[in-house]
Amino acid sequence: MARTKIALIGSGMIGGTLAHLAALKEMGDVVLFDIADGIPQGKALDIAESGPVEGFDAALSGTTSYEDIAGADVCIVTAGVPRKPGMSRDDLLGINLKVMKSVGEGIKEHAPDAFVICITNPLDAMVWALREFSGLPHNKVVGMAGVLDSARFRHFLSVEFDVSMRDVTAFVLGGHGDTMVPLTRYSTVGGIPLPDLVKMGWTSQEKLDAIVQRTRDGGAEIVGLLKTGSAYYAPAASAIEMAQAYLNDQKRLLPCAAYVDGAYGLDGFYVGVPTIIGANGIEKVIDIELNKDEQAMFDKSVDAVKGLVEACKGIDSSLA
Ligand code: A3D
Repeated sequence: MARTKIALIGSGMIGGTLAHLAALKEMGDVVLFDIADGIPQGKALDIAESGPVEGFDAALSGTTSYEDIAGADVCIVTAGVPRKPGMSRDDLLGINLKVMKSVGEGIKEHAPDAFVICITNPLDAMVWALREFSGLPHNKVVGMAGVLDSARFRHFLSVEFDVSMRDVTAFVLGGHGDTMVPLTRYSTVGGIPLPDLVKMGWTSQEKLDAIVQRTRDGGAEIVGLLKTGSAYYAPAASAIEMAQAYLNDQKRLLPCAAYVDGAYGLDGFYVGVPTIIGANGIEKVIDIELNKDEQAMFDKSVDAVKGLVEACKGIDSSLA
């Protein structure tokens, strides 16, 4: 049986980290693609040379030719430009939309059967555009944001409660931006919902509100510290979790930017929702009940994403 093939479109900070993680976890053979000749080849060789030390069997290669992604089972897309301090994710729209066009066409021609995970920002609009340009089925094209946003929320909560992060679950829905919706009611420590923990006096509402806000600003906090780019370790780990759910048919329940048609009152729209990922890609969108406040936050988030999608249509007439 041939080994699984993982194509990484974009070999920058996240792309390189993805390649390293995929090799360490022996997920399959890895092809790094980039337009910057030398970067994908150099990173592939460097990681391959760590193989004898780490003891993994995975072939790594770097390329600037889409032909080399042929037959990929999974494509993870990070091609484009990241944020610099002072920039919002939305500032990247015009430049990264053009990148999505070439990437979508490359995947359409050479890896049409792949499960495609988009990470490029602004995420919800870019995953929509990538799906349009690639023409792949909606269940096979998904955006990574909710796993990362939820991981940040879980990390902050585990520090606040001084418990293992394995015992903290959290849900963040909506668009990957300032309007994302961390759902405290559906987030738990050892199965106890966060509002109950406030009632029990384990934390205060003020502290919880501050954690929610820090989660919303999680990306900007890292950008502010790094100054030269955006987060890459946690984003890469999050996309790897989604790829594993698909490749191993795990039926994981993960929040992702998925195509929502019917649920949440939406008709054909990409936004962060809880999904089940298995061998058929996005197998189900879970339509959880939102209370009035949560629904209002979700609607605001959806409106923000809709604005970005309309902006994409204004820039590229083939999307209109
Ligand atoms: P970076 O290290 O700059 O890597 C991007 C790579 O894309 C570079 O190596 C470029 O040469 C390459 N590239 C540019 N244009 C093309 C093209 N047309 N075809 C192929 N490759 C191309 O950035 P990064 O890895 O830090 O971040 C990548 C993207 O992920 C950015 O858009 C970030 O904003 C985004 N990001 C998203 C999240 C989410 O949670 C959704 C988190 C962090 C970063």
